[in-house]
Amino acid sequence: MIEKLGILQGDITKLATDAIVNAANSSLLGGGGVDGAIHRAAGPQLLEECRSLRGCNTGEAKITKGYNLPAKWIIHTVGPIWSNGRSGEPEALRSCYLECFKLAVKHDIKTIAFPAISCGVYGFPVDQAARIAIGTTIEFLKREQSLEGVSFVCFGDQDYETYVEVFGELC
Ligand code: AR6
Repeated sequence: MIEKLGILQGDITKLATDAIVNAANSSLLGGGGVDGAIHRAAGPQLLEECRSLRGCNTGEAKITKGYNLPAKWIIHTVGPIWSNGRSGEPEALRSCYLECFKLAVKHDIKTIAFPAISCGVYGFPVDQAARIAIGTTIEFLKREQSLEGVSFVCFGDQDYETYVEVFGELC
């Protein structure tokens, strides 16, 4: 099961997994960070499809095609904005991962890559987010066999090191 997990460093838009996950905002109409990078790389048709989705609540997820990306699908999820950690942020982040997995199973997605949802502009502490990301994924893979590979894609060196450390603790 652990062999299905990978931690990578780089630009998620370059990955040829079946699906990549977007750390979006509730409008689903684009933004900065990884969201901006995904919209730029996928092309303008993505925004058109996103408009038809009518937004997405925090902790939920919606799926679109990948357009010009190597990935066939994009799963857009809205992470929580960190305030103090006692306002439901951990539960909402966990829900993001679970809702993405639900959509993955429904669309017969075998390989999926996640960015560090909420760890940029939304301010979630990376070590806590990594624990939720990896912990929720392990739990899910134990009960659902259809997913063949889950990658966590870290952009910066520090995030990558944190994920590797947490992975070592949990696996
Ligand atoms: N590939 C992988 N990871 C990336 C990339 C990339 N190309 N670019 C940035 N990251 P953020 P959030 C990392 O801010 O915190 C947007 O404006 C980045 O280093 O993109 O969930 C949305 O529209 C960080 O670790 O997402 C929302 O308004 C991680 O991706 C808001 O930001 C997430 O950072 C969402 O904030």
